[in-house]
Amino acid sequence: MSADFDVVDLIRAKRGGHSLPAEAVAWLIDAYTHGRVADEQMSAYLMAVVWRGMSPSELDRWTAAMIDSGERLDLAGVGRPTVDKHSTGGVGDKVSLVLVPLVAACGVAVPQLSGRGLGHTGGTLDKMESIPGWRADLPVERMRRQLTEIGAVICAAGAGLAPADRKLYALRDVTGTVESIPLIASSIMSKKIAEGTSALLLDVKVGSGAFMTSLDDARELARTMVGLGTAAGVRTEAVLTGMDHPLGRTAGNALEVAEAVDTLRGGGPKDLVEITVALARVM
Ligand code: IUR
Repeated sequence: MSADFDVVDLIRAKRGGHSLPAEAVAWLIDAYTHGRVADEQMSAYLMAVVWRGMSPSELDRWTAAMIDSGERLDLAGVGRPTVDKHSTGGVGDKVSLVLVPLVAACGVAVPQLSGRGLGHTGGTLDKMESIPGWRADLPVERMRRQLTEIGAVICAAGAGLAPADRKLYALRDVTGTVESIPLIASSIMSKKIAEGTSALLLDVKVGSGAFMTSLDDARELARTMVGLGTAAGVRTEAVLTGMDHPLGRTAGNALEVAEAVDTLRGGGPKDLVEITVALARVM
């Protein structure tokens, strides 16, 4: 990092509603990732972002800095087009468990690098871990091999992928700073751009069980993420889906896995089948 900044100045600037210059944003993300900015300082900064937002150029830089905090995978060698899906999180949302094998069976490769629960929403990894012996942490080479051989992988985003987000995600979870369009958009898109997928479908949840409770906010989040993905060369589309009640019949890790398997076997509740098939078509 060339320039050095005083983090308290940056917190004050954001608190006052100012947009940070590119070098300051890059410095802040790098300093936090490497432990030179403390959790309590970043918490204050994030809370200021929740209230004050980020300018578009600030968000571009923030997302780029998160990507630059780690490695960017190259999936070109997989031999088929890659397309991933990401949901902004809901209750009973087990769509990935059905969607990933379904889309892979159609001939594209799905590199589903998933996350854990955030706030009140469940995470795909937590659900999969209810299967005894299932392993979330795959080395990159193993992940790539599985993607090449069977066209699908669900695993954790490795420690080398957007490590800044790993720290920020955990901090946001315990500081009431999840519900912010720029923070959600940069968190999701930094990981998805870094994972190397060539196309991405975003399932933006809207309703009382989602982080975005209004249609306007959900639309803005979707537009923001599509903009970040497109600018980074990832063919990105978004759909808005309702989250006013749990998806399917179950909420709870093992129950959701069982429901997903039932759905793959041709059963499954109507709402889950409908949304999964709709997303699969776009992918
Ligand atoms: N998923 C993420 O990866 N990041 C977020 O901020 C949310 C969901 I909300």
